Amino acid sequence: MDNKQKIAFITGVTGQDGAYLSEFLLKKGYIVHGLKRRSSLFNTDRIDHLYQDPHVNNRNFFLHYGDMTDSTNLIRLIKEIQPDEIYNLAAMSHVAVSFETPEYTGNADGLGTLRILDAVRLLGLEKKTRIYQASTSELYGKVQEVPQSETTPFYPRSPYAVAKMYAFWITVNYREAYGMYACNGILFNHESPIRGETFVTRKITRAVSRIALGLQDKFYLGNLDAKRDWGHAKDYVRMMWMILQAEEAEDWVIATGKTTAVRDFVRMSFAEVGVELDFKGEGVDEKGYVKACNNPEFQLEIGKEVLCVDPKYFRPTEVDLLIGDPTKARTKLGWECKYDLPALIKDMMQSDIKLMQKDQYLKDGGYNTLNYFE
Ligand code: NAP
Ligand code: F7E
Repeated sequence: MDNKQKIAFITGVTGQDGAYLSEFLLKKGYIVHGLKRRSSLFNTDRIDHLYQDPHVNNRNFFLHYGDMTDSTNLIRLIKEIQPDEIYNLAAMSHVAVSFETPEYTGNADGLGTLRILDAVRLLGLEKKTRIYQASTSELYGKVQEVPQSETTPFYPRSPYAVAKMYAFWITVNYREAYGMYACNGILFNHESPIRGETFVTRKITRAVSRIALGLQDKFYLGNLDAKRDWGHAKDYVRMMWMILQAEEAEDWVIATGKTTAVRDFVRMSFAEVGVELDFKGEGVDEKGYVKACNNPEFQLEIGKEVLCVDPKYFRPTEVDLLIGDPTKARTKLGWECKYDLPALIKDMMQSDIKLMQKDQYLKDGGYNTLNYFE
């Protein structure tokens, strides 16, 4: 093994950010170790293109079984790997699901972070290993200030956000108590073609693609008024790395500085396939209809109902408005977004149309020969 190569340990390697970050670090010449929990299926779709057979020489990408709820596993792995950098991305990351599984969320997302920090301390790696903690704009919850910056007070509104609040402060505490290089990246929502299918953006781009291709009639969403500051995950994983290269360990807000309502994300996604929408009604009675279809490839009837509201997607407590102020990251680290929202939506829609064309092909009697990663 080349001693000059940096070693990174990524928890949550099978997730959206874990996959992009692995790709990014491998391109930079890192040796990457990823933590993957056992599941009854492979669940490695997002990282299959990086996989290396364990029997080949000079590998630089390794997967290890483990879980954020198991200290014995985390301590052993960190001891074996001796990482220069740990990116703690593993989490039960779905806000609505955290209301269903609050105790598990607290354990994995809150205490899981403590387990990583304390493993580094116990192993005497405080001066060697730098730690990135995946903090979140959900900490701002019922926002106390607009836009939100590193100094805005937190007001979490879900078991997920409360667990992440513990993780935020235990990271700060270990930095101050033990002089560890441990940072929080307070990242606002970031999305991509490999975003989990139950987050609102991907749910929208998948549904719009299927409707355009005639595979589905309509879809259902919850709160259309919620506003989010959406960026592209590729821009955000680059920033995770930049945060750990900074001279001082600090906490950073990463955001685009623009906010958009869920309803407008729907409108923009349909516009991407040449379909104009009309919204009528209010609250649970609001619906989206096709106003015009300007793309001869997709024949959608004018007046067709394509979107309804289903209150089952409402949350017991909602985060209404998020908009971040990334001035510190821009000025001190020189970070810039390459993707704006229209570019993000284009990327997601192009990918989902391609993916759904595979379903259409199968429906029409074709064989499953098209590759997801084409
Ligand atoms: P994601 O796609 O949901 O991925 C989460 C990863 O964590 C998956 O690899 C998952 O494994 C793993 N995981 C969950 N529970 C685990 C456990 N108990 N032990 C080990 N691994 C576990 O999330 P993401 O969007 O990439 O986000 C990455 C991190 O950033 C998360 O901590 C999230 O909370 C945080 N964050 C995300 C955003 C965003 O907008 N994406 C914004 C701010 C912060 P499986 O594949 O087995 O489920
Ligand atoms: O919801 C509304 C929903 O689930 C966004 C995670 O990555 O970002 C993510 O959390 C908004 C909310 O993301 C549906 O009520 C309406 O207001 O896509 P989401 P999130 O809750 O913002 C933060 C930064 C994280 O840290 C999290 O890990 O959209 N919404 N209708 C809906 N949301 C969903 N999921 N499904 C709907 O049908």
